[in-house]
Amino acid sequence: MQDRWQTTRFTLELSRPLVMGIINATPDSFSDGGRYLDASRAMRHCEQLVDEGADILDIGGESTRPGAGQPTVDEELARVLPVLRHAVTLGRPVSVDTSRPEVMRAALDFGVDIVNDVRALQRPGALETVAGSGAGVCLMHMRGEPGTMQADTRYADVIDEVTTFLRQRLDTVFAAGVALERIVLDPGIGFGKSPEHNWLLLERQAELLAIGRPLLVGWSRKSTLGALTGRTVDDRLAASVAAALAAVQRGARIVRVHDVAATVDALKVWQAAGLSR
Ligand code: HH2
Repeated sequence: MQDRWQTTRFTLELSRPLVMGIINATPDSFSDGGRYLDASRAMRHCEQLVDEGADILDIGGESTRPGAGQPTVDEELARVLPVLRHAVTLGRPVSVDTSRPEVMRAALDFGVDIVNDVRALQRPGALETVAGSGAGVCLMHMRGEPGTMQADTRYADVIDEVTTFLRQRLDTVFAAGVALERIVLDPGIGFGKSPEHNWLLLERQAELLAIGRPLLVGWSRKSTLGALTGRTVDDRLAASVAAALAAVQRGARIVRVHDVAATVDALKVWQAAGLSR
C-alpha cells in the first residue's frame, strides 16, 4: 500500500504530504548545531514544531554533516533520550534519527514510533532490533560514511546505484519480517553526492517511486541549495521551501525540514491550488 506508513502508535495517511520537523540534539549539526544540545531547549523546540504543524518529530543525536565526529553510544543516548521521552507525550509520531541498535532499542522502549536510519539498518543488530518492534522505518541511501562521503562523489549512474541499493535494502528488511507498509525510502540528498547528482535525483524521482514505497526526502538548508543560490546555511529558507515543494510535486510524501511553519504554509497553498490532484 503506497499511501500509508504504519508506525508503532500511528497509521500515517499519505493522501496529503507530511512534514517531518528536525530536532538536532547535537553540538555540530550543519545548520543548527549546539542550539538544541541542551535538553530543555530541545524539548521546547519539539513543542514549537508541533505548534507550527509538524506531522512527525525527528530527533537525532549524531551529526551526519561531512566531516562530523561520532559521539560515543553513551553520549548519543544522553543527548536524545530526555528529548524523546518528552516528545512522545506531544501527540505526534516521533522518529529517532540514529544508526545505532543500542539507541534504537532505548528509543523504542520509550515508545518512539519510527526509526530513521541514514545507514538503512546496515549496522550489526539494527535490522533485528527494528524487525522485533512495530516501528516504522526510513531506509536512506548514503555512499560511504559522513566523515569521508564527499571525498569521492563519482558514480557510473547515480539513479541506478541509488535505486538498486534501496530496492535491495527494502527486500532485505522485508525478508527480516518488517511489513512493507512500515517502510519508506529516501535517496539521501547530499550524502556522498554532488549537487548535480542531487538535482538529477529530484528530476528523476519517478524512478525511485517506481520501487513501490513512499519517498521521504530531506533538502532542508543543504549545501546543494547554497551552491545554487550563493546563500549561507542560515539564509536558505526560500530555497528549502521551494525544494520541498518541488519534491512533493514530483511525488515525495514526507519532507524532512528545519523550517516547519514556512513549509506547512507552502504545502497548504500547493494543495489549495489543486496541484495535489
Ligand atoms: N539528512 C540529515 C540527517 N538525517 N535523514 C533522512 N532520512 N534524510 C535526510 O536527508 C537526512 C536525515 C542531515 O541534516 P541535519 O539533520 O539537519 O544535519 P546533521 O546531520 O548535521 O545533524
